[in-house]
Amino acid sequence: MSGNITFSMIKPCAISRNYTGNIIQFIIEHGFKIIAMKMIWLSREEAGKFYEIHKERPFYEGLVRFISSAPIIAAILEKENAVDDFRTLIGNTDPAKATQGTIRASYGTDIQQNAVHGSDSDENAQREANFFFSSLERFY
Ligand code: 3AN
Repeated sequence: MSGNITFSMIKPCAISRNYTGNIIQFIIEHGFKIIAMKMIWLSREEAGKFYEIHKERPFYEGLVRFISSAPIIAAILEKENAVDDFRTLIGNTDPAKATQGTIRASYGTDIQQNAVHGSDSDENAQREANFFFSSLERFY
């Protein structure tokens, strides 16, 4: 399955602004199949572990606080070329710089509260999917 899955998260900012339905519909309309999905409230520790690759970055503490502030929706998405295609669909990290019509341009607030996460490599997609989902929770 390598190359055909990516991991996504709908972040607390988008859920609290009631964009969940629009975002899921948009993802499906663009050819991604949802093979796993759940709503989950991460502890500070779990959020810190998920983002540990950013541990040295100045925004790490704030990011961990934000992601663990309320529930998120985690999902594994399947599509040919999933990682790159999903990165294109979500747009630039900073919603203000994201191409019009991308998820972050439409639903993001700022560079931290940017509505959705998308894996940046096949390796991270596998790691992130495994962080959230067991094999029993996946429906290929
Ligand atoms: P992306 O999510 O586009 O791959 P990364 O991996 O550089 O971007 O950053 C991971 C997450 O960290 C972003 N989704 C965003 O929520 C947050 N982030 C990135 N850069 C900043 C920043 N300069 N200030 C605050 N938060 C940031």
